Amino acid sequence: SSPDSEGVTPELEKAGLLNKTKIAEGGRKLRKNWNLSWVVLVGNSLVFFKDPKSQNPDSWKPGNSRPESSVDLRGAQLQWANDLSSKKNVFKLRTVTGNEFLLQSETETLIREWYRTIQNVIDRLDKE
Ligand code: I3P
Repeated sequence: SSPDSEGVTPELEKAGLLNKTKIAEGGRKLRKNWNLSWVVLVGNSLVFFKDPKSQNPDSWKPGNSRPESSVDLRGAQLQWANDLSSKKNVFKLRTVTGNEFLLQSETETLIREWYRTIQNVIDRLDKE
């Protein structure tokens, strides 16, 4: 069996580069500031890195690069949000604490994969 057969280390679901901006903090609207972010979906969290050196699948592991921020997906909501940006392929992620992020890619297939994978995690957490 693997060294982690008891599942102590959360499972890496997905990692990649997306454009990201936070648009609300605790329900309060923020000014947009789009940045390219290395995004890692691991366990119940979406973790954001801004350091380009973080762009490897192990960046989220303890002792590696420090994340810029991390989002708990339990109770979070996703929706397509092309009305909230002049950019295409945009969705909004809203956390239970009222933090809101827009995530975007120029590549439609890529953003659709992210949407589906994050929604799967949210659905799994809803059933727990
Ligand atoms: C914002 C910037 C953003 C844009 C936003 C502008 O201007 O151009 O890229 O969002 O539009 O206000 P500034 O740099 O002066 O803050 P999108 O790229 O998502 O359209 P918005 O105010 O309509 O959200």
